[in-house]
Amino acid sequence: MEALGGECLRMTPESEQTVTKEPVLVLGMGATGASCARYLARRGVSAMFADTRRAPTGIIDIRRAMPEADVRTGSMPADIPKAVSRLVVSPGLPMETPLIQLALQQGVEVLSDIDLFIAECTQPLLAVTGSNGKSTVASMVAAILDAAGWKVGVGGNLGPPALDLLELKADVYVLELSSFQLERSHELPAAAAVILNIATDHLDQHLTGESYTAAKARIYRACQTAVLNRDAPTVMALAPSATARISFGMDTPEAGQWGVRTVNAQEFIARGADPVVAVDQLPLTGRHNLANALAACAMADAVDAPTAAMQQGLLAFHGLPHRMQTVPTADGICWIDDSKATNEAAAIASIRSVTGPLVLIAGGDAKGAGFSQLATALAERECTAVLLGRDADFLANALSGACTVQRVDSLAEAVKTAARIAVPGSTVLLAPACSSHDMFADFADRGQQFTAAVRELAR
Ligand code: UMA
Ligand code: ADP
Repeated sequence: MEALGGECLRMTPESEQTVTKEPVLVLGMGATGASCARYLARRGVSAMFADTRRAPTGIIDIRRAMPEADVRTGSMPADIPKAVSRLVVSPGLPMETPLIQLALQQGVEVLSDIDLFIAECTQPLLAVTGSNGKSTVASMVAAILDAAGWKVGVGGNLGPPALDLLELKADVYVLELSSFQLERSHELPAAAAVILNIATDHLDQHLTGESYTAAKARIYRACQTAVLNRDAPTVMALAPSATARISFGMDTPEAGQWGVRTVNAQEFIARGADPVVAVDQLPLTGRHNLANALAACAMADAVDAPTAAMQQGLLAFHGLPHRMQTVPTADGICWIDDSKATNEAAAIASIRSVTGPLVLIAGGDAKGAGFSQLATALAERECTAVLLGRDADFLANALSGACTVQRVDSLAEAVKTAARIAVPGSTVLLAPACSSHDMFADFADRGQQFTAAVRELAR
């Protein structure tokens, strides 16, 4: 996969790329495809679109932006139309798709929407990737830069798609980039880039941990400042040694680096010897969110954001929906929606950030991952796991012996079962460790259904 997404891709120099009006073939008609349609229409470039889905989610937006465009659904064309000199490939479409392979063999340019964004973006870009915490950190960085008085465009994998952000004419852009977006992109000349962490994820599509890591590592290749996690030495090693660097970690920081410093028995986020924000004042709880706040400060520091903006931005940021959001109830049980915990490492981080008796609601599509570390984390505490979804049996097997396991068929049943098990003082945590696509539209749909079921119970 690295070879496909790497050196064998060809890209027209920037100057030529912005002027060419030759038709573009856009593969994938989801959010990315629709953003390409809007972007190309604004620039008077004609385009064709294809998607293997019969009713792709972006089709209405594409037709609205480009009513004349040739649109094909249900399958990919067998050949590349003659006039086409560029393919823009959406992140969800596998690189093994025969048409993409054909384009590579024929020397047709293969690009991502991020490449189109880069070709036009003249403002500083801060790029965030990692297995977990990307959306949170990208949003924290945006909150800090906003507090500094800059006009910020934030999106990418987090949404809105990168190309839509260009219309904002922002002073600075913050992009969350997935491994799929990075794998399909060329040089990324970001002012600062970070890989927050690397844990097992997306093995169903990347096939090996090595190709997943290689995709993530591309974020550092052309950045000005690499922001590095001292607590993840193997991830740190992915940055080219000649690149300027700022590090963050949970230990006491050296001069110019970010870390946690204890002053008069109180913990502070600190830059070298200087305390910046008291940890107990941060609105987001959990050590993983402290790591996220440190990463956000280091990224903002790389573009010289003032310390006051870091303080203001972090204190104003109360988190994103479906990430450790409490559902208020009067039953003495703490119900938490962490539907975005879509892999094992994310679920473990969330489990470790709550105390007391735990009922964990988990399961869904395991994406090819195992759960031995989750079993270890649950064995450390009083816990029942209520399991649902396609890989519930696989998960039940992995967790048996570590905690009590109950198998259910729906999320509504999971909530009812959890309510029977939980006692006042317990936490019921939806942290599925799996993706949602087997039973739900997406993680947000899963989180909303969880919240609705908890509220229904409370009526
Ligand atoms: N698909 C087909 N046939 C096609 C094209 C796509 O079956 O011809 C399928 C894909 O396998 C996938 C789905 O359709 O299951 C969507 O693929 P897409 O490339 O059209 O996706 P977009 O709608 O453009 O959304 C993408 C990101 N989704 C993916 O990478 C799967 C969105 O991130 C992102 O917000 C959006 O671009 C804008 O940048 C979502 C996501 O789940 C939140 N990302 C994954 C994650 O965070 O784990 C990577
Ligand atoms: P991403 O965009 O990478 O999926 P999010 O910021 O949306 O990350 O957080 C998703 C989930 O990952 C959270 O709900 C939490 O369970 C977990 N998480 C967040 N930050 C971290 C981190 N730094 N390390 C481990 N897990 C994390």
